[in-house]
Amino acid sequence: MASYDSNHVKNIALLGHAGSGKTSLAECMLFEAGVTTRRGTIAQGNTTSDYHELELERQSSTFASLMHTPWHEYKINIIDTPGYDDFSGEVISALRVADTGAIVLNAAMGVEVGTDIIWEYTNTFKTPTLFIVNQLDKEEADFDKTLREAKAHFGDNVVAVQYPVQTGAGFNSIVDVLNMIMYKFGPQGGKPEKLPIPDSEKTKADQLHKELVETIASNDEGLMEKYFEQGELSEEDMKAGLHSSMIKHDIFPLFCASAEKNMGAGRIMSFIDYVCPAPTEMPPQITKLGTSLPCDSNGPACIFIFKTIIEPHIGELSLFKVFSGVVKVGSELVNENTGVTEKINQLYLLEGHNRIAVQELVAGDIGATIKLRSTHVNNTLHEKGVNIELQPIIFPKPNVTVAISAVNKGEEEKLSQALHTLKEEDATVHFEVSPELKQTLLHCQGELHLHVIQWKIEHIHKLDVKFDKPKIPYRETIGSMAESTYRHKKQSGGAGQFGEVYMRIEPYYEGMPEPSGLNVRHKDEIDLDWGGKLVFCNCIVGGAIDARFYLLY
Ligand SMILES: Nc1nc2c(ncn2[C@@H]2O[C@H](COP(=O)(O)OP(=O)(O)O)[C@@H](O)[C@H]2O)c(=O)[nH]1
Ligand SMILES: [Mg+2]
Repeated sequence: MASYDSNHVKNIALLGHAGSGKTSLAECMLFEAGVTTRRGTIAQGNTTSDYHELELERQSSTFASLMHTPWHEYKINIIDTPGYDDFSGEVISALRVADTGAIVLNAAMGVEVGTDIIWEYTNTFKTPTLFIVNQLDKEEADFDKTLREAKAHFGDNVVAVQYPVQTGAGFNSIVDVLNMIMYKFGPQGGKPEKLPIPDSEKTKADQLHKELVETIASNDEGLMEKYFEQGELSEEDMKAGLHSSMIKHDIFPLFCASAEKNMGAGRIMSFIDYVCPAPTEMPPQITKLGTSLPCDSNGPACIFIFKTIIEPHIGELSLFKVFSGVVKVGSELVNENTGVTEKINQLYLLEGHNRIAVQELVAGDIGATIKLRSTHVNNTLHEKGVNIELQPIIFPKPNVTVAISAVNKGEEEKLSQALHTLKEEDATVHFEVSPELKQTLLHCQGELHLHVIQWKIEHIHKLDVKFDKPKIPYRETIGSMAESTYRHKKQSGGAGQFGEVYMRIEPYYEGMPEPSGLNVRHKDEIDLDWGGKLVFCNCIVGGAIDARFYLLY
């Protein structure tokens, strides 16, 4: 593959509700660019992105996967993400390194639950976002309804760049209201013919073009003035306006596609090339120390690990984005989080399951390396002589807790190892050994996530496990007030020992008055781990006891 400078790399994450067609669209992109010679399908289980045995079994993406493709003078890194909320850790980590999020909508379904959840993430991270209305070839497809719903959910700045002339079986033409031409596809899809907009479509095309121009102008003062003066904006002005408004997370252009018929992906890739931001155009990273790190290949080499994949026979694959400088085979990088110096012996681009060895990766690019000694997700590695720690990915908290155990006695150690490996690969997996319950508790995102965990333990770690309900930790507490006295006397030779204890134990509550009938000289309040409070009152009279002799613990 040709080499690309930082301005010619584009990083997109394909996002959206499960089944909207992300994986199929990624496949179209690779096929259109000539990266693959055969377009895989979900049904045949031969897409580049869904290569994992579990994904083939489920016929649905479970893990984010990284691909890349050249398109014109640019290289596009594509991260295909799973759609179910249980796998949102994969989505969040993809968004940490993507410069554009492409939210895929199913034209037959409109905005779905998953769409709303994904939108919340892109909105929180202010990721430049575009929409792709896919499945326009379906009989139930309704483009206008889908656009209306998108506007209703995400605001009027979701604006159509394209619309289909017809949906359903007859879907084969897309009118583009940015460059005002019509794309007409042959039965196999692929590269469309570029035709003038037919008279029958003029009114609708003009109306949507005006809407697009006005949305762009109203988000940019300079373009607004130009629009007032000229009554129109040039295609170049419109692209520039969309570009800057996407970076500010103000405008969300919407496109048309049918991944099934391989229609629309090429134009979307060209838009990604010429309008979506390059990593160099995004705001600089703000390090943990509050300094700014621009995406500049002349800066210090600095990479951030956003995902790890454990591959049988290869070991741990660390996926990273170069946030500054250039990383080369042979580079020695210091892991800011673990203090270990790592030598980069291999650098790869990924094509789903396949790895393509490269010699270097520049700022803004995404790639992978293997066999790092002590490096994990969320670690920053940089060249010697600088201190840079990038902001970590904040993974979602667990929603579900179950007790997990090995079916066969004596395999507890194997289970513990399996859980450690799972956690290394998936930061949304948590586990703890509870001595109180005598159970290993597994915390995860939900039923689907649990199913994936079980599958991995059984298929990869070859271990049978079972899940139980966590026991309830019944704890004892003080029920009512009690007093006691004890006298200790020991006089078997030597100096002899004598001690006398008077004590009162009673339940404590917030705002409780001082113990009645006692003279409290000193009070200690100790917050207990489980949320309770221990209050110790020293009521010794007369001061006859040396302070050395009363210790709270
Ligand atoms: N008719 C039609 N089916 C599609 C289209 N895109 C995807 N599909 C089908 O929808 C299902 C889900 O697609 P997939 O790419 O796995 O969606 P993802 O979950 O978003 O990755 C598969 O059966 C695809 O073949 C499309 O444009 N038209
Ligand atoms: Mg998928």
